[in-house]
Amino acid sequence: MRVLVIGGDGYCGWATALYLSNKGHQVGILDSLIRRHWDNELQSDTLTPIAPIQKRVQRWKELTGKDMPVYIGDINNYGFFLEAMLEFKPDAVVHFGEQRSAPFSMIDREHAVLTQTNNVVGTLNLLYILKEHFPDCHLVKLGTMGEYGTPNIDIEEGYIKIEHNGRTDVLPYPKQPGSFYHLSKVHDTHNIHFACKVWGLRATDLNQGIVYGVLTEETGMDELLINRLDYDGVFGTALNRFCIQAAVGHPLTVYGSGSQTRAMLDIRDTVRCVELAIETPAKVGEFRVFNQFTEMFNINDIAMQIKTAGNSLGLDVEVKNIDNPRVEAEKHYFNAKNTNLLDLGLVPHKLSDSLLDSLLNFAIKYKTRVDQSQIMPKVSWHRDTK
Ligand code: NAD
Ligand code: USQ
Repeated sequence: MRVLVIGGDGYCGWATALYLSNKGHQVGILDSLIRRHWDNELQSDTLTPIAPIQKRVQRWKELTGKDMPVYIGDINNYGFFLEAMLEFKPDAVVHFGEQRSAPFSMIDREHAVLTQTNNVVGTLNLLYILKEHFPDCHLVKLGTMGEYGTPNIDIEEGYIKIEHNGRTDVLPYPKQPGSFYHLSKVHDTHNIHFACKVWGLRATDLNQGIVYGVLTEETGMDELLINRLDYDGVFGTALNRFCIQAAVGHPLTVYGSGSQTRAMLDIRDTVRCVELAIETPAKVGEFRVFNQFTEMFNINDIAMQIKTAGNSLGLDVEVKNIDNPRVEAEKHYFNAKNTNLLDLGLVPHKLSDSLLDSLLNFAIKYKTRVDQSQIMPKVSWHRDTK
């Protein structure tokens, strides 16, 4: 299949592009490189030194003989986007190309507006291009488990059967997200669902949990193919951050009581889930939702697992509960379904098997690159009452 990976220079997108190419798909990458720009603005950097995109794809071609055309531009620029799509002619589009940090979206008004404009308008442009030029193309869109929030009932995959006043219907599952970023995903979901209904487009929304790990078979093939690993307070996610904190002797930054439970998956399962989604496309007019995660942990459990693994490597790991900069439920019920991808054949990696090879060993190898001033959180959800 011809698969265009939007956001293919990013963490999930780069690993996915190489994986699909290795599996024999004809892969193209579209990316504005804005994420590299945001890192510069925040004066932060990935722990692992990533090569420029042109060097990355050139090395991939040298190693495998596989071409990967690259389109550099913004999907908010409709003219550029349309031209790239008409040239590449995708059978499937995998859309990772959004601003994906909750703290970034909560910095101030500008960052909230930037996040929602970038994400919602970009996806809307894509829907119009699909409608006008590629109505049969399968859209695989990255959503997030955080769209659901933390309801006091089980989380279903996208839809819930409701009985009300003696009548029954299957309706979109209620959404209660926890940041302007997570809200942008909810807005996307509604737009894509509507476009499938009125224009007969076919789409799969992958409500992904928090991704951890840096290593996939392909990104491990050469230093120039290495993936990014964020550890700063804005783009770094809890588990990845904790491993790097353990490597440099910084106490693990558990926010609040640490009882928050989240759904997670290894980056090697991210790429496999996308493959499963594109190989069994949604039907015409179908808006299909898969919850894409493999395990659920609370933040304290993760910290303790990293402490144990770190100690086995001779690290002295301390865990510290700090004031929670976010407004979020800490003690809550959380039980989410994830059977759709397992039914398609996903065989999950376990965190306990990945911690050392895909994370702690990388953190230790590159620890001299860590800027300790980037570790503590600087963005707060709380209203400034001064
Ligand atoms: P990332 O920031 O590493 O990569 C996103 C890429 O998209 C970047 O290379 C960026 O330059 C590009 N991009 C952003 N806006 C663009 C635009 N308007 N036009 C073209 N390119 C644009 O993020 P990631 O961690 O790889 O996440 C990818 C997707 O997966 C996001 O949609 C995110 O919401 C979703 N997701 C990520 C995680 C996670 O833990 N990383 C979990 C769940 C869902
Ligand atoms: N947390 C800590 N300590 C830290 C960082 C975070 O305790 O140092 C806590 C947070 O308070 C939160 C939880 O860990 O309760 C998760 O935070 P996170 O930063 O790891 O993840 P999140 O903000 O939810 O966002 C990440 C990705 C986002 C994706 C989402 C999946 O950045 O793109 O959509 O995970 S999910 O959480 O399922 O919505």
